Amino acid sequence: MIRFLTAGESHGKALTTIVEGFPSNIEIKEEYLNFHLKRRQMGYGRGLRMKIETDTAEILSGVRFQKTLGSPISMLIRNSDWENWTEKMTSGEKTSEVEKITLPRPGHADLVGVTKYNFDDIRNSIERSSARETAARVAACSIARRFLEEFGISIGSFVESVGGIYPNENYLQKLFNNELPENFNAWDLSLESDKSEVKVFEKEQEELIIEKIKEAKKKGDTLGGNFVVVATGVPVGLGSFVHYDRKLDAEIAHSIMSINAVKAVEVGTGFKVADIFGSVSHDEIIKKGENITRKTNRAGGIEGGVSTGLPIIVRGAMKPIATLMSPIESVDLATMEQITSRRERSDFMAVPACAVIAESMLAWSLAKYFLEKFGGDSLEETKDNFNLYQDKLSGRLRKNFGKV
Ligand code: EPS
Repeated sequence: MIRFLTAGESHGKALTTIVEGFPSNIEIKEEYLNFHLKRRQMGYGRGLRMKIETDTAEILSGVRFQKTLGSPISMLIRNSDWENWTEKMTSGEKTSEVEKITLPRPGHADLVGVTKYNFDDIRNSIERSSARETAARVAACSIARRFLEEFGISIGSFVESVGGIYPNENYLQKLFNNELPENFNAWDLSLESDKSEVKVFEKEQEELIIEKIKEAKKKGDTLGGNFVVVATGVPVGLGSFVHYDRKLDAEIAHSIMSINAVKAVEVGTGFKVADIFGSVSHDEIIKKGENITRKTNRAGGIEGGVSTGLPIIVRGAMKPIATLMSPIESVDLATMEQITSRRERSDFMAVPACAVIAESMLAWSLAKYFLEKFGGDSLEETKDNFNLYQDKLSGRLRKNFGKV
């Protein structure tokens, strides 16, 4: 079983992560991790912090000559901003008077944080609840992504909407209709959408979104949006229906929902299924040559908690950033006065970053179930197990059912 932990405060010295459970001999280059870390920092509407930071992961252990050793992989991402926070965030003795934050921001973890952890300064909650932590996740999950690539599993994403601005063409519907080129590779989605400042496909939509972000900025307001993350090349049979905690869709929903500011997750057509007939909801099973496949992929590549072999399609909704420059009402905990909430530097819109984090978390969930199924202490052993399974798969179905 693979696992990872992250540690680090937003304005602390650094973020760290330990990744454990991957087989040996997977090629890992720091440049690969840094490529995805850079993608997490992109997008129109990010705040000043992203200009200060150039996130890079330093591998401290678990990799030798660019190959995993099978031992825990630890990584360090330094916070460049730390030098401006040394006194305010020191783990040592307090050497100067630090102003306490007492006005909680609605929508952030400020109020629940001080209530739960018994703090007298909201700064203590802000630091760890900040989405800065997701940089460590991207580093950790990039190990999973690299591993999956060895098996032809590819992951990509795009932003579907920001502030209610949707594209003219419904790309999601194209995915559900299974209208994809024969060798469609999910990474192509990111290759294309990463060209846009807001990670969308259409120029007109991009312009409208940028206009809306400018409007939000002017008003001191923020925006959220929807993103879509897709995986291709996932073999049939990851996950299981036999127990609630072995369902692949439940695992993925947990991963995506755990991303800061995500408030909803859909697999396949998601909420829409509640409104339509079964006959137009399910994916009809058809013959293609000698093989069995599906007419559509409305289930988003998962049936009964098990991967079907078709692309995994996940959609998530990110709420608007909680820190508003033009604040909304809150209560100052020091005076118990009802006033408008405090300003704190932040992003205005970060849905493209959220999509990259979702790619990372999806990679983690898939790698977890993949390794659970195929195991192996070395990449070669995992490949042998995987290849054997793939080779026998259609033969077994035929044998069991005679003529299928
Ligand atoms: C973030 C770093 C943070 C925020 C943002 C995400 O840095 P700072 O607090 O110094 O500006 O910009 O976090 C939030 C939006 C949030 O609400 O916590 C990052 O590295 O992604």
